[in-house]
Amino acid sequence: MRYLTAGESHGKQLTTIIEGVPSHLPLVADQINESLIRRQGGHGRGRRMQIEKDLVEITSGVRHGYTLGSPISLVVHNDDFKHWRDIMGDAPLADDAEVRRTISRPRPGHADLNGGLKYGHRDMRNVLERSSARETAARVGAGAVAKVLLRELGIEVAGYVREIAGIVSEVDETLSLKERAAISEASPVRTFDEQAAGKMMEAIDQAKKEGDSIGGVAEVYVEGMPPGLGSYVHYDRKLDGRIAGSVMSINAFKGVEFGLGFEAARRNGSEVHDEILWSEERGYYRRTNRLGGFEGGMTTGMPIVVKGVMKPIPTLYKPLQSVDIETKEPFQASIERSDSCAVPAASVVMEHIVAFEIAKAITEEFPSDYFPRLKRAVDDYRKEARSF
Ligand code: EPS
Repeated sequence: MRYLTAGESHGKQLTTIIEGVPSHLPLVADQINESLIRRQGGHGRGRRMQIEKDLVEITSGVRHGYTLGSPISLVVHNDDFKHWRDIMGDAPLADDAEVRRTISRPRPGHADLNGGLKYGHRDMRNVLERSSARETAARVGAGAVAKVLLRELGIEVAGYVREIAGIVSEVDETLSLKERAAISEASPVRTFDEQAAGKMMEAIDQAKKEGDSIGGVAEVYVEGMPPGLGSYVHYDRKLDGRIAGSVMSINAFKGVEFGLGFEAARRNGSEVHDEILWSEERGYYRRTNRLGGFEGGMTTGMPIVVKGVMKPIPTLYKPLQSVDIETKEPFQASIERSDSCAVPAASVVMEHIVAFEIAKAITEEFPSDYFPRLKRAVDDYRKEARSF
C-alpha cells in the first residue's frame, strides 16, 4: 500500500490517492469522515477549523460499500477557497492584476525561507500553502482507510496526548485500548488525567492570549498486532524504523520514542528488556512491555507504544524577528492565522500515520489483492505463532 497527497491549504481541495488496498474490504465515506472530524477538534485550534467542515468524497476505488482493488481517491474540499479564489486560482493573472497576500518575511521555524530558496519562490506564499499542516487532513484520509483494514483483522489503533507545555498526563498502563480511546475522546485535550487536562487548557489559553504557541507529546497505542511483522534482515524492513520515519514526517514533529524510549539509556539491561512467557491461551507474550512492542525491528505481539514530540507551531501572532527578502532589512515575520496548540489534533494525525505504516506492513507480509484471502492468511499465521 502507498499513497500520495496533493493540495494547497487555501486551494480548491485536498486529494489523496491510495494504491494497493485489496478488494472486498467494506468501506464507507462515514468511516473516513469520523477521522477527519476528530482531526479538526481539540482545545487550542484556530479559526480555520470553524470555517471548515472536513468531509470526504470518495471519487474512485469503492463501489456499493466495498473496495474494488483499484486506486482509491479521496477529495476533501476547502470551504475557505471561496475567499481565496483570486489569490489561489490556477489561471494566469491579467497583466495589470496585482498578486495579493504575498509573503516576503519568512516565519522562523517554518518552511518559508528554505522552501522559497529551494523552489525559487520569492513569494513565499507558494511554500506556505503546501507546507501548512492542512495537508494532514489528506493523510488522515489514507490512515482512515488503513484503520478500516486493520480493524477487520482485529488490530486497533488509538492516539492521545501525554504532555502539553511540560504538563504531563499520567496514564494507567493497565488501561486497554478501548478505555484509552474512550477517555481521550471525551477530553478537550485528548488526555486521561483530568487535573493535568485542566492545567493544559489554562496553558493553551495563556499562550493564545500572549500570541504564542505551545507543543507537546502525542502517543499512539496499537493492540492486536501479530508478532514478527517487519524484519531484522535488512535495515529498511525494520518496522519500528519505518514508523519512526513516518511519525517524523508529520508537520512540526521533532522526535520519536518507542516504549521507554530515551529512558532506556538510563537503566540497566535487566530493567529494560521484557521477559518471555508462554501460555496455551496467549501463546508467547512478555511480562512487561518496556520496549513498546518491538524487538529486532519486528513486532513482539505486545501493544505498540510510540510517542511523538511536536514543537510549538511556528506561526505566531507575536512574530519573531526575520528578514524581508526584498530589502534584506530586519522585520517581524509575517503573521498568519494559526492554532495556539495543535497537539490534540496531532495525536489524531499520528494515530492515522502509524495505522497506515502497519497496514502497509501487513499487506507486504500477506500479499493478496482479495481481502478475504488476506484475512485467512493472517488468521493462519496467528495460529502458527501461538504454537511455534
Ligand atoms: C490547518 C489549517 C491551517 C492552519 C493550521 C492547520 O489553516 P489556515 O492557515 O487557513 O489557518 O490553521 O496550520 C498551521 C498553522 C501551520 O503552521 O501549518 C489544518 O487544517 O489543520
